[in-house]
Amino acid sequence: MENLKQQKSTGRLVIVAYRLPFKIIRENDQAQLFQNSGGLVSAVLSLVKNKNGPVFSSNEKIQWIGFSENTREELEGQSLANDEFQAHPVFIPEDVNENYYEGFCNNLIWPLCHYFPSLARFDDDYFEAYKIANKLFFDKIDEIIQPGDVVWVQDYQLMLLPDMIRQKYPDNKIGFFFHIPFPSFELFRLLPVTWRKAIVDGILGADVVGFHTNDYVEYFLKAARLVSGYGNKLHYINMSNRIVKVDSFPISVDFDKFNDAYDDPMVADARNEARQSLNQKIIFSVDRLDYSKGIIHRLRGFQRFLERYPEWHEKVSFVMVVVPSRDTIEQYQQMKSEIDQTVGRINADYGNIYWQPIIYQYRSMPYHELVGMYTASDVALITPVRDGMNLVCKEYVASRKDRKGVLILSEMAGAAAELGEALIINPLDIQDIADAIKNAFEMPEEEQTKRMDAMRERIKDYDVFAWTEDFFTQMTMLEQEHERLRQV
Ligand code: GDG
Repeated sequence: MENLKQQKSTGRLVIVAYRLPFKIIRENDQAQLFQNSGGLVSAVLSLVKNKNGPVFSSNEKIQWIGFSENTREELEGQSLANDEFQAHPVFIPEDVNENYYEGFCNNLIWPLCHYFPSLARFDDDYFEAYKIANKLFFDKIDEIIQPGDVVWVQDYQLMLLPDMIRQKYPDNKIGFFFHIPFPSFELFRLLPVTWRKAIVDGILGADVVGFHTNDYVEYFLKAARLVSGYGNKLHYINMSNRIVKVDSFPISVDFDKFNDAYDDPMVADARNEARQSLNQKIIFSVDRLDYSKGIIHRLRGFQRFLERYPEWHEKVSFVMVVVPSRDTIEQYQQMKSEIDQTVGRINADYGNIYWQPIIYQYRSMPYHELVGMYTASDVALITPVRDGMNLVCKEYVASRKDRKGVLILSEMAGAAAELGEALIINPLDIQDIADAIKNAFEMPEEEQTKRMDAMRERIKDYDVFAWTEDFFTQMTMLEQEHERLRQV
């Protein structure tokens, strides 16, 4: 292991993701980058600023290739860099982006991978646009890539890209990470044969292919075997001239950041304010508006809880935050109306002038308020009907420095594979949700702490920095394996 860590890459790190992690605003004829504080950004930064020494020994900035909402004209001639990143915007014509991003990615791959085949739309124009857009990302790579650069491609928007890079740059190291569930073969095979094959072969252009869980790995390996005839030995696929490693790397969160936030005065104020104003048991949930998040079933589960356990009336507040997303699309608007109506009905049926069972917000929250709610709540109710990983539950656990609180977690979230001390529920079974809420409220504090401690330890040990390091260690190991095979 020590040897591996000493083998730093000398090239640059090139991240390719659908979006750039910056908002670019042009002020006084100068472009300013406003960096998002998302998990992936801090994770990749950790590779060059790692406590145990950087994985990348190059002093150059991290190169980030991604779609920009700015126009080419706006960014012309601007240096798009800050101290750490050099941004390379990809411009995608609006009609192409519509069929590529809204179409192929969000109307087909997203529902299929989240087990909603009835919502999947199959359209030849979508796939054509997907190929064109992946090629636009490739063209940008082609402009900037240097020998020794390591390219890390992210997610389902860029599944054809690894092989495009491999064809022209056989010697560069390429990683690919898939952030959503890879579906079982019975769903994957719903794609037309040529699309399936293009996707599998596209992904297999990478040296290391990562998923969140072992199940997703197994499903992908089965697809590789049945679609393209590639067998594997212990997750290694031998592609005649090279080897691909397919493995699980459960993404995580910055444990210390959330743990330390507990004592941040703004977080403490938000926590105290929530506790004082609600002054009863608090259930909290936050998610983007999406059918995969199981919001309606969660509400029905809470309704069942109120119906079956009337002793809890006037003693509980369910704070449910839904973050606006894709709400220009009709299907999402309908979902939003259904949520609005369901919340209204439950509050009307069970509430009174002193008590409103559900406090519902359709907006995003600032970070200190989010962690304030994580740490004020007695229960986090996280019930996606399908979720690649789900970071909210890990953030909830990491932020509970007080070692209290109960996590109710859907068995359909990738995170359930790691967080067995949560109260695990079936998100479609509303009685299961209702009972879990009751059990959570009745759980003695010592048991809460015992469960929290176990989960916190696990997330602390494998935080987002360990995740990136793990991925890049596998790349290094593979390089050694290649070397060994070359010498045989
Ligand atoms: C994909 C996969 C996988 C949410 N609302 C607010 C807010 N958030 C932050 C949370 C969390 C993130 O957004 C959402 O986490 P997800 O896990 O759902 O991540 P996504 O990027 O949406 O989804 C998912 C993930 O990739 C990583 O691989 O886990 O399964 O679908 O960090 O804190 N943050 C603030 N206010 C909000 O209102 N500040």
